[in-house]
Amino acid sequence: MSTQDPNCIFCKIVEGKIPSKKVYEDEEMFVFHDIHPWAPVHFLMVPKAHIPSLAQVSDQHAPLLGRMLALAPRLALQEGCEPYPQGGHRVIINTGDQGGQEVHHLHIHVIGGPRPWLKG
Ligand code: DGP
Repeated sequence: MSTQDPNCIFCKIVEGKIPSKKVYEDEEMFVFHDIHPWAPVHFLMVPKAHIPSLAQVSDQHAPLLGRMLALAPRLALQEGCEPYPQGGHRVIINTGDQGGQEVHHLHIHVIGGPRPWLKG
């Protein structure tokens, strides 16, 4: 019962209408490499259903968001991040224009690798 927005880039990626480098997929989420990586590891985790941003999330989405966050460190390791605590990764959800969100389909950035600016 996933609701899709025909004009949304990430819905098109979820549906396979735009190619992407897939990291993981299940019934409710799709994970793929960012096209403009900020660091050696950079992938995006999206719900398959079109949720515009974190601002539209409600309690009904909490189990899925929890599952996505719990999966992020495992996929980060799989994609080449070093283990916690010396390694690790950064998790970012840009929300709205002032939050730096450019694609209005909720997505979790997972970013890692040896980059000094990650300390700042
Ligand atoms: P944000 O600013 O948080 O909305 O980040 C959107 C990210 O999406 C940005 O880092 C680049 C990425 N992106 C945009 N279009 C595409 C695309 O067509 N394919 C892939 N793989 N990533 C995309």
